[in-house]
Amino acid sequence: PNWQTAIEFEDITYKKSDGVARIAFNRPNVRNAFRPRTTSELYKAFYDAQEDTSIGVVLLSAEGPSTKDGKWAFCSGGDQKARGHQGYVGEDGYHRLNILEVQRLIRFMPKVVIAVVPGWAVGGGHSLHVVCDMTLASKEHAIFKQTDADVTSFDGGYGSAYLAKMVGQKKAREIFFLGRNYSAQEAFEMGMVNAVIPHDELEATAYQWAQEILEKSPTSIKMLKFAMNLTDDGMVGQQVFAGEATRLAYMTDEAKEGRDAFLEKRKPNFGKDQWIP
Ligand code: 1HA
Repeated sequence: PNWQTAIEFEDITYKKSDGVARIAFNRPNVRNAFRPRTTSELYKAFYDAQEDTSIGVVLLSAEGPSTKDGKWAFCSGGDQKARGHQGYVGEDGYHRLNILEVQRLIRFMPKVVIAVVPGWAVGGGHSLHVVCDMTLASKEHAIFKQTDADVTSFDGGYGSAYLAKMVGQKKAREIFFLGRNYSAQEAFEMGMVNAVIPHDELEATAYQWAQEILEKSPTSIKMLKFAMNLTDDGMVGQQVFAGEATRLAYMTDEAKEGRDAFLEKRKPNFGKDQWIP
């Protein structure tokens, strides 16, 4: 890859190379916990990747290791030092839970998002890997853990209910109710990790997966992602999928006739034999 910095941020790094965007947590000394600044930077980077028509795959990864103890982390969730009594407090003094906005962007963007997990994926960091389309994990260093019930938090959306669809009800309840550590291999066997990769090859493998995806039809990938989301996302899932169906309909001669007739103030002529079975 030929990574070029796309936007400079403080709490994350954001680079692009050949159709791939790489967004990485960059607070390794606190296990990549997110504070409000981190989430707003993530939101901006994901939005930029969504809008960039050259980008088809986003890797959500993490810089590291910690300069304090050499340990790796993907993300340890909300920064408990920034936690106020209503949420996580930003420089503007507001209390927010805006990691959920980042989750929605990942979920609804028409591109593939791959979580690249080099170390700890904990609490809200675990939920982020869950909401990504796929997860690749470091064989030696990835550890998956749900601490929400230790710190009086609960991701009652994708982090838990969607996780249960992924690993099954019993396992999801175990993950949240006991909060144990799970290795990359255990997470793989549960069905929440796509592949266990030797640590030194993790980033290169993620980039390789991205390049394979980039050879596919963008429309197919987008429609498949939204189709697989649809049944779990209720009316919003239908809205997102239907929006893309509308776009495809707009591309037909029929749609052109409908638009032209309106603009020319005449009755549309859709043809007599267009009720195709
Ligand atoms: O659930 C939600 C939400 C739900 C709905 C809506 C919005 C949500 C938003 C957020 C969240 C959450 O994320 S709640 C869960 C919050 N996170 C945690 O409870 C995890 C806390 N961290 C740990 O359990 C451990 O640090 C660890 C299992 C990730 C790693 O353990 P380890 O390897 O023993 O390291 P440790 O020594 O504990 O941590 C290294 C340094 O990183 C420590 O700082 P130091 O003593 O060197 O000054 C530690 O304080 C810091 N650190 C780690 N995690 C966090 C953290 N500092 C602040 N916040 C953290 N989350």
